[in-house]
Amino acid sequence: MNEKTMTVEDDLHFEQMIAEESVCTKENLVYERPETLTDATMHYCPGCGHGVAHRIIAEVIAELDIQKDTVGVAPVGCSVLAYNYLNIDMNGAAHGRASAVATGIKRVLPDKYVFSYQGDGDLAAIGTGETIHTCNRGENILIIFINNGIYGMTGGQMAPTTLVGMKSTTSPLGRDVATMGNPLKITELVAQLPGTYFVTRTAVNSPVNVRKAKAAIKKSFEYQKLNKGTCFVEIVTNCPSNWKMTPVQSNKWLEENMLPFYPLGDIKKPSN
Ligand SMILES: Cc1ncc(C[n+]2csc(CCOP(=O)(O)OP(=O)(O)O)c2C)c(N)n1
Ligand code: SF4
Ligand SMILES: [Mg+2]
Repeated sequence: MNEKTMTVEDDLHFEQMIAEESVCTKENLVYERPETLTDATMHYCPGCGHGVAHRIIAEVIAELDIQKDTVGVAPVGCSVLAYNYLNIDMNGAAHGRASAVATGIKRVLPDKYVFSYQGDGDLAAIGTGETIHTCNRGENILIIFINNGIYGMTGGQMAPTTLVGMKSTTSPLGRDVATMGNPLKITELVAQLPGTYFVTRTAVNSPVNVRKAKAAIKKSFEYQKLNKGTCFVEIVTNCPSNWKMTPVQSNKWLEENMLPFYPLGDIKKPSN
């Protein structure tokens, strides 16, 4: 006889399978991958804010049911591969030029929801000109600005957003205002421009902040539908690898150091 005898381990495994099956019902489901995210494994370091930011963008697009009507523009930086993860039409732009590329796409395809996704080196250093002029013209797009205070992809050089005293590979003793200038609050700056409609600063370091960031992105797409002008959503994030911290330490450091200088909340609120 070729029958396999059940062992105690087999029994336990079987019980576990039954238990999992009964828990994973449609009614109990609280988390699943939206259609708008591909199943590609993200390349981000453990604890990196980019992955969470991608997910909430994907969720908003799914919830608004605009997957086929949305075009994103990926930057150069750690999120250069965003087009591999977001299951929507995506374009890649040269370093700093994403808002200009998004402008072109929106003008040719005005019925599409168009957004750019840019890091702080991309948007606030090499892309400062494009950012300011896109916002000043009031292009009807959403700009998502990922501020992790550093050039992540290239190995941790100082960014315009690097805090005073913060160490980076190009400010190994900490950012010194006398020689390196002040950190640039470009979000406050674009809020002054007549073309911006909604400007806000969010973070993804805690569940409540993730929800607020997601709500800001959702609102921005709704404003875009109404042709209101440029919406600008900053997301303060962490870069555990270049901050030389564990993911948990980096979230704490973000709360204690980044958020006091980059306070969360709406900077320019729509009047209606
Ligand atoms: C024209 C040009 N200049 C410089 C670079 C090198 N470069 C690639 S990514 C990057 C900075 C990325 O930092 P950031 O935009 O903050 O994105 P992060 O990686 O932190 O998400 C730089 C300077 C480049 N690719 N192209
Ligand atoms: S280097 Fe920093 S920004 Fe880049 S993936 Fe790693 S943690 Fe994220
Ligand atoms: Mg950065």
